[in-house]
Amino acid sequence: PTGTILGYPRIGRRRELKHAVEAAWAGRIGLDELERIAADLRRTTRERLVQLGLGRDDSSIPESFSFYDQVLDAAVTVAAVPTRFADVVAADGSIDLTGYFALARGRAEDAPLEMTKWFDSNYHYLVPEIGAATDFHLASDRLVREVEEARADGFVTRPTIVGPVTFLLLSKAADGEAEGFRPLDRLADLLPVYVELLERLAAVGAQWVQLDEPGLVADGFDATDAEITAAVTQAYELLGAVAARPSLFVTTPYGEPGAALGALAASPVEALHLDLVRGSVPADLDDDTRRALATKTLVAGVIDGHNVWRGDLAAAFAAASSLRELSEHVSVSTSTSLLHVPHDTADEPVLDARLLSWLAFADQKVEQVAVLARGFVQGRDAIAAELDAASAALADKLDAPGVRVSAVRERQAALSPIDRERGDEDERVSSQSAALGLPSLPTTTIGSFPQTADIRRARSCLLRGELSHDEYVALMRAEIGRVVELQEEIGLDVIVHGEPERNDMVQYFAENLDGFAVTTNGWVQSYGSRCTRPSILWGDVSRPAPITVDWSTYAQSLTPKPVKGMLTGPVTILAWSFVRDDQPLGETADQVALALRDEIADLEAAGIGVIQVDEPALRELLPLRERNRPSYLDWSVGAFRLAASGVVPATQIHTHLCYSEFGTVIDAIRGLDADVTSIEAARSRMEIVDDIAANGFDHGIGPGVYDIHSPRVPSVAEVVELIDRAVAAVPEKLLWINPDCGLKTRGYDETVASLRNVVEATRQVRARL
Ligand code: THG
Ligand code: ZN
Repeated sequence: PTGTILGYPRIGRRRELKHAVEAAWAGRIGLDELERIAADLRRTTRERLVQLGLGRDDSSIPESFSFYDQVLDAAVTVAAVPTRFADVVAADGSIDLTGYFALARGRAEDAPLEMTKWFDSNYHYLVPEIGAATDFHLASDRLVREVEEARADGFVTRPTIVGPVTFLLLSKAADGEAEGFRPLDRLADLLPVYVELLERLAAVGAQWVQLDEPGLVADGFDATDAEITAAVTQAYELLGAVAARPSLFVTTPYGEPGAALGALAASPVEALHLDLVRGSVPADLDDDTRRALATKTLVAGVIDGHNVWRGDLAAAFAAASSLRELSEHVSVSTSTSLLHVPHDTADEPVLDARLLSWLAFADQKVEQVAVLARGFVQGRDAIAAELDAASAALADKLDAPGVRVSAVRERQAALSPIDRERGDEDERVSSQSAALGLPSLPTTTIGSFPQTADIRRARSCLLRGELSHDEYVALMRAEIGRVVELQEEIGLDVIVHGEPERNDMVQYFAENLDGFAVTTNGWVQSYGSRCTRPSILWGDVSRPAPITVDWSTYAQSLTPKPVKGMLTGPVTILAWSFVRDDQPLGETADQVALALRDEIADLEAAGIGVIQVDEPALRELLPLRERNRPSYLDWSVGAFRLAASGVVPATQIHTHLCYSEFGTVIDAIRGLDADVTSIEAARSRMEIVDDIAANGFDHGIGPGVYDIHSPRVPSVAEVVELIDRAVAAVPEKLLWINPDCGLKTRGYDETVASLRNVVEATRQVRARL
């Protein structure tokens, strides 16, 4: 094909798949009905892609559907199931949809596969567990059936699956494996399953198959570059040697394949994808690689699959054209799957028309690919009108009101290093202690309390105009009153207002800051059936009015105990939004930081003495290549400090991070210079306190004492044990007692019971100290 995409959103433009999958889980529909809805969605997608300009029968349409996650799909295809789920494999070796969902969601006694972030996106995949005895075999022919289903409708589509090297790099060793065992060690045993799959796909008429190998673009896997390169050679020599197979198309989205490019070039694969948005046209190629690449189809990933900008189409065409220096056979594509962007800008009834003209969601990106493909066939002149229209939109954006705001620019230009300095640590500790009067091992929560059905209903009534603004505020205040009273009754030391007024920790701020837009139907899959609606950061950011001050001061008026103000930090606001790409991220982050700095100043002036600035996504945006990390940490830490450094020493700044890999980002956490950092710890049974101790961390730290990700109520004894472990490793004066994360996804019963046990456990430990 001359134009293709690496993948298309699978959740449905009205989240049909989410609703169907959740209905099936709840038993409201059967699995056969779910299969029927999924097949309809796939049909709709294929027809839509043809309508948008992809070929019906030239393999340019990818089969990229998934009921939950593409890594889980691959795991189930090759039967990579942990022993606790051995029974999901039937006597004939197959795994059905019930077994598939069991791996994703767990069962009464069996924890699900762990979930973790997919490269530098906000998508999360399930981590396969592989051991020396994992019995790889073809356990699902779902992909084969999808190709047949498409054939029956007159399509020749291109099945896609995670490639074998990436599949093993993303997997983890099963519990109880020998020290040093790595999933990659099983490559030779895994490959025959891919061979069988290729043969089956060829048998049903697949002309091409897409093998995604993004594992090649990231550092940090448990394998050297040489080992990964050797694995690539071993895998693709073997797959290439299969007699009756589709042509092989290997993709490397999210970055540059680095050392592995030579191995891919030398292998018998027929087509290679290069991400020319994150990476560039490879320059210093050795002669062998150059000669080998000349025999391949090169697929130029020039349309950004990771962001929503319409972008510079002429530059994309030029970048794709430049690959013609390497091979005569060049085709155009997206840089990544379109999984990360919403379906269609036409589904946005309230977005400003001018902003809309700067945007491209999935369907618009498919059209862009089709335009570039036409340009390849008919010549640049044939698409000059489309290229010019895109350039005109870019030019329009350049001087549209709000894109560059001089007041914001002048304030940024006047910043100096002192604006990112909090001042002497000892003075902060002593004045905060005098101001707050907290007991040792102070107890608090991360900020949110359960978002009840009543709260959600009130918000949707407000949106529909069935509730006036004043009525809505009164309902939220009543909720805040209940949450404050509850915390006082339980005996927590630092009180939160519970955040009932927030729909999402980023969208809420985006709705209240200039420079952002929010969508109506711009859902993007985050994991499984869960979606978020990322905000669009399109212009210079500023704060027209205080955002959280009324809510926090209302809560403070109800209690003599300190109330903690709650904000989302600049890095997380960027990470979970679609961000303008016309200036460095660090500049945009500083604008958000300045808006937050004003909010913090207003909270402080209104008598709020403890302010938390959450940065759960600090780790998420960490660049995939180590060489790019120092400059990222520099601007991200700098933006946080800019937000948080405008306060007096007596005001206590907290932050919260949503993961437990303390070691990997310890320097960044130290750099944030927050007075108190809360972090996940319960799931790893407090192991992270050893990291904290080993690194000589000397600021306040709140390692979570219970896991909020499950409804289970921890006993007092369990919490005492975890607190004891923390006390043994970290100086008592630094320790805070809190849950792992916010409580918004929990119900009230388990929340109240758990918090009571946390407070009781803290009392018992305090009494002994
Ligand atoms: N907010 C935003 N991005 C995020 C998170 C967040 N990215 C990372 C992490 N948290 C992802 N986790 C979740 C958890 C739950 C949901 C989505 C992402 C979720 N979504 C609802 C759903 O799909 O039904 C929709 C929520 C809504 O109605 O607004 O439950 O916290 N921005
Ligand atoms: Zn968290």
